[in-house]
Amino acid sequence: MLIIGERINGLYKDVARALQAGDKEIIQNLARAQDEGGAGALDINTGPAAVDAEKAIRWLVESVQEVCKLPLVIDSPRLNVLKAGIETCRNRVIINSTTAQQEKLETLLPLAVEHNCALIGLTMDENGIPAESMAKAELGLRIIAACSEAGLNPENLFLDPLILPVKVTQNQVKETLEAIRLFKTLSSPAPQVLIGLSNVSQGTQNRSLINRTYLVMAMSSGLDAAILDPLDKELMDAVYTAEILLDQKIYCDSYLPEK
Ligand code: THG
Repeated sequence: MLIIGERINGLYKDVARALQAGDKEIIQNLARAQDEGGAGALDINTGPAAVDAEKAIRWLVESVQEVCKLPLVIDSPRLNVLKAGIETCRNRVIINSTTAQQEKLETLLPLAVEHNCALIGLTMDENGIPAESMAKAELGLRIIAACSEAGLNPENLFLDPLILPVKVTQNQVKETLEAIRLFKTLSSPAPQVLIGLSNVSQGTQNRSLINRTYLVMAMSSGLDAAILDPLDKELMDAVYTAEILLDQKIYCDSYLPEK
């Protein structure tokens, strides 16, 4: 499993504060802690509140790169912000994200090919996020076809069914598990499949329990990568345990640190 650390996101109050105050240390501590916590990449998102989002993403990327060599997942719905982030990056880049909309694919695919980086494709379009797994897969196929036309290697594509809060739309959570299974059958080689895990538990009481339960279910459905909080130790222990039980890692008595 590729673990993408979610903590450097302006949705978090400490990050929003650090952005406002220009406090590099908070960001760098979060980068180091997620790296040590088992992240294989870090998501970088200014959040919706940043006044000058281009400047904010440049500052976040530069701050993180001073202390950490992990690939960076540049996360924004806006093209100018993505470009600013990519241009500042010396580390490997994953672009987060395109949708299945034609005009998005036409700008973001050439950008990914030009910078030789991976791309996350959200299975949504101008009509929003479809509710059913087959409709999600149809959009996935559209993204895969566009990638092959643009010359983006399938290993460099992550399809994301966009998980929604269970509190808001309970049946879509189950549909998303089926979508993960379907995505893995859409091409050969198969695309990688990713989710932004914490969406599922937004607005609930015991977020950590919902997150780790769902992550294990999604891994069992074929998930390859997740944006999540690697500082949640019980969540990370669930990842390592599921990797053993799914025969993705070789068993070893000491696979978990002692309690
Ligand atoms: N797919 C892709 N990218 C994504 C998402 C996705 N990027 C953003 C998001 N979803 C994943 N990252 C987060 C980060 C934080 C939260 C949820 C998802 C979150 N934060 C607390 C909140 O808003 O309640 C912050 C609270 C605090 O300040 O402590 O829930 O799906 N491709």
